[in-house]
Amino acid sequence: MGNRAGGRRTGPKCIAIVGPFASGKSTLLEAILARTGAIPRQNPIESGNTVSDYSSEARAHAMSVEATFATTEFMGESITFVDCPGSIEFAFETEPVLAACDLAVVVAEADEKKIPALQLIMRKLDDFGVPRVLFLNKIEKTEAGVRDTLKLLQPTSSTPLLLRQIPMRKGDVIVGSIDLALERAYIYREHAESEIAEIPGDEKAREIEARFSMLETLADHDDQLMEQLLEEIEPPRDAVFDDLSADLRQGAITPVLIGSAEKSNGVLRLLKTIRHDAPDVEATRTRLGVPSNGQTVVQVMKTIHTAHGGKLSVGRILSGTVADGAELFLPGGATAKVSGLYRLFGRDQTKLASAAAGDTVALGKLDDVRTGQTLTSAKAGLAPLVAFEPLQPVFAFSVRPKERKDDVRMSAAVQRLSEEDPSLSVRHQQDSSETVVSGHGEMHLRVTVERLEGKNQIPVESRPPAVPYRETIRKSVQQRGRHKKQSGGHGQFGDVVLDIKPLPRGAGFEFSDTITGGVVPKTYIQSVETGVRDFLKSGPLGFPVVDIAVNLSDGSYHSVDSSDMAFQMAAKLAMKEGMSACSPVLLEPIMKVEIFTPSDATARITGIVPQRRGQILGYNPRPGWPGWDVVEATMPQAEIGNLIIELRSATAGVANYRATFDHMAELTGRLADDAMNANGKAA
Ligand SMILES: Nc1nc2c(ncn2[C@@H]2O[C@H](COP(=O)(O)OP(=O)(O)OP(=O)(O)O)[C@@H](O)[C@H]2O)c(=O)[nH]1
Ligand SMILES: [Mg+2]
Repeated sequence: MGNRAGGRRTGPKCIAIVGPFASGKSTLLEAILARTGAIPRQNPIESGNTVSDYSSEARAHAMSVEATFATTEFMGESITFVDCPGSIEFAFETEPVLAACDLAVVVAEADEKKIPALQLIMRKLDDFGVPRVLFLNKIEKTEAGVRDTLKLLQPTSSTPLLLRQIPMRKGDVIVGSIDLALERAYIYREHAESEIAEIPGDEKAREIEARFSMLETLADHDDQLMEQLLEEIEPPRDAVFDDLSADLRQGAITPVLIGSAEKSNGVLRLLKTIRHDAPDVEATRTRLGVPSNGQTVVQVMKTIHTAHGGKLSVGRILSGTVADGAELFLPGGATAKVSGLYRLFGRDQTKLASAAAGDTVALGKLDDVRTGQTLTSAKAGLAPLVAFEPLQPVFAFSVRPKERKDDVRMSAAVQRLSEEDPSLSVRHQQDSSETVVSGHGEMHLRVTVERLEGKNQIPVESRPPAVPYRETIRKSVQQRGRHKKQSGGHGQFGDVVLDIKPLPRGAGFEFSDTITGGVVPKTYIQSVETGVRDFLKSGPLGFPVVDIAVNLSDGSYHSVDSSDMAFQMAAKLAMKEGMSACSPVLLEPIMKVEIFTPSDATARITGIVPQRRGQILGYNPRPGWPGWDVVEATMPQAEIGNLIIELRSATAGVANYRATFDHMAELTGRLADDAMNANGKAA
């Protein structure tokens, strides 16, 4: 025992603050910054005046929508805290931060409803191999016992939740905490350092019991400690601290601290734990497999386009140094010249001349650099250190500027936004000539639209994207089309007989001819096909026509008056008349959907599916996700547009889905009328 930890790590640290939505992460950052003297006082979230949540979007929705970076000093050492949004819709902000931070502070609370959300973030920490401590927040209003709460939370964690502190109560009120490693009591004082006290006599028995259980967990990784516990020998205090450090850094345990971010209780103890036990960039380098050849390596955590139009890439310097003006290289060798180097404090930037391994800084004007990329000083570039799993979009808006003159500006602004937020996908839908922006939830898209309007001053209209309906026919018909005009000089003549018949679903369009004896010359057969294809762009119901075969079986021509145009016209005439006799019918896209949900909400989800004209194909345990199910179903695309909103509200915000096109199906009745009416209005 002892010395496994190899002492305190003194380098600059980067600490991610993560956890379920509204657990108090931004409040904790504020408390930390006040406690370290970086801001004069802690402002409540509701004041709209905190270091985090500065954007108007976030304020309006009372939630964080992006990661906030703030570098502060604690007892002479630099720590950058990154307050990450809790909502799953903004998980894309958190992942690149987790990739390159040293430690995560998981802010949790005694709330059963938020357990699935906690489970999601814990899994992410496992994926990225990030060591963590858990800060059990809102302790002043927690009625449940801390140990009962941990029993509730333990299944979310792949490592033992090791209770490091227990609360001290006076009646129903929590008045302080007892640190089980230091064996000291701390009497809480609001927004001030706690008062150190002896452990009160009536708390001693609880303390001994809780301490023993902490030591037992530590003994799982320390044989000497195990022996001492068995022989009832009091282990040396330093050895216990060493174990706490080592086990935390190795990711073997998740120490649990308690407190109240709002009242700034327990914040100093958290900072001290970070100071003593957190790994620094050296461990993070090892975790990420950064080559140890002295080259500079920077992992990009976020991209910001500032109000003044400057682009900032926030990066963790994993090794080497970066000076303003330095040249860095992307994987593949493209150059990126640093123009401006800054320390970040929320929205504020302080200019730096240079920064070194461990620092988290903003690098100016790296045009081609994207969030999540790895930069290096080596000319050949470095293979990306982290592979981010692409996230499936689950919600989309179609956007267009209110004024036509903003068309070009909007395209550019959407482009910039998708650079800041790589999880947005933007596509131009030809059918409806819409710009469709897809992302990870309604709030995500609303924030995007607000940014377009706010930051970029472009008033836009947003609405659900059009569903790509199609139409087809149910009956066959033979139809003649004659186009004949005799208006002075050159006349126009084309005459065709078309056999129109339906094809099986998914067959598309087929054109053929059975012309014999040259009654329609070859070049005009081509014209007929062109005319037919042109007509099929918008059939009698107003949608592109599919699954149809057209055969040119007869016709006639005129040696002078016939022309390409005349035969196209004749074909269109035949189609126009023929099609309406073929019982046209609307087709809607049906998607195959996999819905991922905590098992206790599965019944609710299987109830939602049929209400959206969906058909359950089955549900099974989600592979590799204990406590989760995957529900498979088919559902019309029209019903999926806002499905995520209902799924999320049925699962305290954590459900997700993946949809892929499956087939087209006939749509009749009122829903078909609605679709046609909406299409008529849009056209
Ligand atoms: N009672 C109590 N309330 C708290 C505490 N910390 C935060 N809150 C409240 O919890 C709410 C959410 O706080 P935030 O700090 O915005 O939470 P967050 O985790 O940053 O939220 P998101 O970023 O949106 O996920 C606010 O109303 C806070 O005032 C606490 O220690 N005790
Ligand atoms: Mg927040």
